[in-house]
Amino acid sequence: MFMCFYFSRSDDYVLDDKLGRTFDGIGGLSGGGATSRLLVNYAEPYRSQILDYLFKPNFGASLHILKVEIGGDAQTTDGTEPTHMHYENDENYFRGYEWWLMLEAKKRNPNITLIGLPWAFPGWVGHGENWPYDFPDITANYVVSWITGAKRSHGLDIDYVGVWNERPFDSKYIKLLRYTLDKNGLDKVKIIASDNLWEPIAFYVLQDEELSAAVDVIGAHYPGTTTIKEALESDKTLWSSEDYSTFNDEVGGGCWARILNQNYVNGMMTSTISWNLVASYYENLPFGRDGLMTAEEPWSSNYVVESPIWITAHTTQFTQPGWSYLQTVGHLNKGGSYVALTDRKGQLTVVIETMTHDHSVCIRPPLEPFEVTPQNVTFHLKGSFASISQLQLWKSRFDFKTKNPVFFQKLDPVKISNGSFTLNLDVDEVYTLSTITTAQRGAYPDPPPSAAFPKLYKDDFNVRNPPFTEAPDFADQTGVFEYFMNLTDPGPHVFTLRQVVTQRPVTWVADADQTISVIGDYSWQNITVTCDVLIEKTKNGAVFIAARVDKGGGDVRTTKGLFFWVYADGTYKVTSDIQGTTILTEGKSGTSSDIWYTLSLSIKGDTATGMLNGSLLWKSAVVSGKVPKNGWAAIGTSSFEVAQFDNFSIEAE
Ligand code: 147
Ligand code: CA
Repeated sequence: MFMCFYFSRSDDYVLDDKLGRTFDGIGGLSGGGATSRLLVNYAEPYRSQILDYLFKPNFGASLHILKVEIGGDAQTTDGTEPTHMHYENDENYFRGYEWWLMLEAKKRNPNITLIGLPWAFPGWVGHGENWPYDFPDITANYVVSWITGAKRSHGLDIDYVGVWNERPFDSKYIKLLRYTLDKNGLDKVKIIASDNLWEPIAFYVLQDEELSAAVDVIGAHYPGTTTIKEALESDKTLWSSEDYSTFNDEVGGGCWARILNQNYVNGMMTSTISWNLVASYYENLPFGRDGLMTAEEPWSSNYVVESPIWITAHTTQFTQPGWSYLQTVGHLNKGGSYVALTDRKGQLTVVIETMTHDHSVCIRPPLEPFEVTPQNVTFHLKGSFASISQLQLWKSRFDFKTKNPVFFQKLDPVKISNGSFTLNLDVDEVYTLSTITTAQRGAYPDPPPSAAFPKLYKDDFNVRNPPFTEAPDFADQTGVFEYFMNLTDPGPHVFTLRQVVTQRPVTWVADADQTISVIGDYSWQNITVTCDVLIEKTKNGAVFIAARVDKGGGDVRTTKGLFFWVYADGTYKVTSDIQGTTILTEGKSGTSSDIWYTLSLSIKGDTATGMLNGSLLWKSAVVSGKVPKNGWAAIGTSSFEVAQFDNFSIEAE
């Protein structure tokens, strides 16, 4: 008798017609916040190439879903995104870049699913309270306006809308949102709740029939591939409505491969959405490079198609929303997992991943230890799949050992003999086997090489019909800075940049009490920043220009740097913090509101000088130990007040 079990034998898995849940697609999230900020400033053809890698079917990530932030004028991780209603009587569906992004996605994939979710709301929605549910009718109308505006102004049909990202929900509000949608003819728009944890929303849905009727999808964030029994009992569609948020190196790609499969295998989730879609924000802001790919250098046009793009392709190019998972999905005996999906008309796709623990850790939640070892697997095709004679085979091999990875490689199709096929799986691999024959590994010539932000930079904001409301490369961290036209200006300042948020928003994190927009290279030390400024707030109004600004994102309140402020009351000060409390020097400037001034700030080593209209105003404040060694340039205001900026320029050493 042969001692077969001493040899490497194969484990058996059966694929038959028994159906599981309906697949809803793989998505990317732009926003939460300002994560696509720098993408819009890429020159063609590079910008279109990036969009193709993300959205074009049979090319790259070929995403099924685009989820965007409904801007609320507040800081939502990597910047602020503008609302469509800065003020109660204001409506504008052309601000920011999410409309443009949705249109570009639809252009490439007309079937792409669109989702909107607010992180923050303009202040008037909360009537001065930092809470959006005191006047739920106002909030519901505000959100529904965004959806009707998407249709009216852009022809965009929003498919799903959420409640309040990772913040408390209110059952009464969700029901009212459902009612308001229906009343506006938007009964097809589905509601996701609550973009937080499984609980308490799953408990509430189980106990409240009316709420259950209003909620279509229970969306959890960073579920670690698992769900809870109440979510399953609710019979609702379950999604990982935000996931990933991991540095997009190969461990990031491994994280993504593991959760794309196991979110269904372990947690019955039928959609997974990556935060974020594309890392298009300054890398020194929070969660740098946590996108499916990287496009953070519009000034050089360099971008990087990272491994998560190709890991996404392993699922997206071989499935569509509306397909069904098979019931036979699961873990492999020696570690890793497999899922199988069908269009219920004969097509079959199997995705296998064998990611090891250390090569698939995501940012959160912590990952329990597990083992993965090489293994042979045999899949037996039964029922209607028994007649399949061959399957296309695509493979990715991370290869952490020799650092010679191969992503999304087409291999010879696998012949099915006697209704089965066998694969030898190594660790840290991803395979797709499919009847679908349309998949392609899209490619463009390499983009230009990476380069630093230009040391000489100027913007006069003289654009009559700007393609976007925000000027290139300014990354608003509190407040919103928009192109502005002064119709009555005699000449020099017709076209400017204006900070327009006049009331503290219903915030998502702790926005500063000042407004600030950063720009440039985080490593800059010795630098001159010059800008024309117009204080518009007559009483206590003030503006600043700054250098060596060290923070943005949720930490914006504690930003340090060198800040040169001028006030409408005729004074100036120089501080090392955005709050204006650590004063390095101060005095009289003679400045007032409604008059343009040219401010200039130079810092070299430990000394700094400030100029007003070309004359020295202050000199040689000792900045050592008080001001950061390096950071961005910035402009801003001392409160939520309108103010204008023009002829901005930087000279960095
Ligand atoms: C999420 C946000 O929804 C995103 O906008 C972005 O900030 C992302 C960055 O990772 O994180 O918020 C979370 C913040 C903290 C946790 C989970 C989600 N957490 O600590 O579990
Ligand atoms: Ca101008």
